Amino acid sequence: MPIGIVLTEWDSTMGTIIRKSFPKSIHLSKDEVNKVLMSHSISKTKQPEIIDLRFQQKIIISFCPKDKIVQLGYSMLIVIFHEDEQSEIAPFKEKLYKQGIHLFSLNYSQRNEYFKQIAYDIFSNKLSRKLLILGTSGVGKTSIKKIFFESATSDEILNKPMEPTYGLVHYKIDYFDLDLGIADLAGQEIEHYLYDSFDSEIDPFDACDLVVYVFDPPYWETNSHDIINHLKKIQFKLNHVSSSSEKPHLFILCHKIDLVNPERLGEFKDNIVKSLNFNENLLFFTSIKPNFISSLFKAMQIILSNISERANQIRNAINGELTKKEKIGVIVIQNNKILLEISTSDLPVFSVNIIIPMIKSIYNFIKQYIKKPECFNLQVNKFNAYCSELDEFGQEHILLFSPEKSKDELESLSEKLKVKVKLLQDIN
Ligand SMILES: Nc1nc2c(ncn2[C@@H]2O[C@H](COP(=O)(O)OP(=O)(O)O)[C@@H](O)[C@H]2O)c(=O)[nH]1
Ligand SMILES: [Mg+2]
Repeated sequence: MPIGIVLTEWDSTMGTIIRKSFPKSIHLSKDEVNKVLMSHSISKTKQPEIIDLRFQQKIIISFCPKDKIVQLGYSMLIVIFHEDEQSEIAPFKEKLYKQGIHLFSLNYSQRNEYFKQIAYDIFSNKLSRKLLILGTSGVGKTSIKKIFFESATSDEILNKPMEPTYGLVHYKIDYFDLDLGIADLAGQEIEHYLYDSFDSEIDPFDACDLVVYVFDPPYWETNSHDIINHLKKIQFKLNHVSSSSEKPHLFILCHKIDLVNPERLGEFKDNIVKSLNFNENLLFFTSIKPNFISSLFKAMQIILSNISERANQIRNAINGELTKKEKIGVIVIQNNKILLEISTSDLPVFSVNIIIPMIKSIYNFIKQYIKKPECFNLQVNKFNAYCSELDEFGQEHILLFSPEKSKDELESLSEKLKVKVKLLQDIN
């Protein structure tokens, strides 16, 4: 991982100035900056370019948009590695080139924001991962995706008919340190991919990190044998996937649990657990109906914590600070979306349907500021709430709320959590 990232801009009287750097302690001397600048200026190309240089124990990679010298002068996006990390340089350059092109296509203030996003990607060690969600048509796969990853509300989903999904559909989603590809394998295609053998087609199970199999109560009532057979076949496939280095994790969602008569719910769950003979920690009962929706959020968060180190780190930090006796809820938000939600058990669960509109309005409120506030207090019904940036780059926000803790107490809890989940290590 790099030890620092620096954005330089061109000032017509002063020459190169360092506009922003992470961590603050990363030091590039004037001499070093000048050497990088010289290297860019002696190469004759008029195209954007990436160069790498070595100075005492450091490898410096620098992107310069040389096609924009007239407008921007010699502006540079510089990333610094320790010299031992030579093997990381080549793959890193490719990504940095794309980020550099985008960065310098933005205006002055947007550049500042996007630079922080690049820094977050780097220091959270963002990785590409793949999740395969599969299950017969109509069991709720697309609804789950829309609610959890796109912050749709239950009403939007339940009251609007959706086009059914056919075949294999791909989505891209950001979740903490994951650049997550989701493959949604629908309906009849399941049978084809599970039972037919094929050599030329792309196997959706290939290189998967997570597999989530979804079924619903009506399908269980009429076709439990199919479900059991699907699962056997999936397990067999996962034991034989070749191109993935680690065996993918398999989870099961019995979704639309609201359709089961509440009086029979216990018996229904027991029956499924017994019949599937599957690790209970990997089996979840979920629904998008408002009364049940936290079950879906909890399940998805546990599932994704298996592949997201950042989610795991934050979850552990929060759990380590919350004691059962206190009534506190914590929500971690990124780009308008709830990524993590943890509360002490006796706190009445906040309906996501209330929280999401609230968060959207907070974000709209923050947007009005040129320099965004790093934190603020809120009063929500009988709750105190405190919202603050969580990571050093302002990409994640943490919202703490409690009916009994004061704003100051919430603030100090938030500060403690920030220290625990710091992405930047101090450089000696
Ligand atoms: N009762 C109930 N209906 C749901 C739930 N989740 C989704 N649905 C409905 O189930 C239908 C099929 O959902 P969809 O997401 O398209 O299923 P997919 O084919 O597996 O992607 C839609 O009409 C949804 O409104 C749930 O938790 N409870
Ligand atoms: Mg669908």
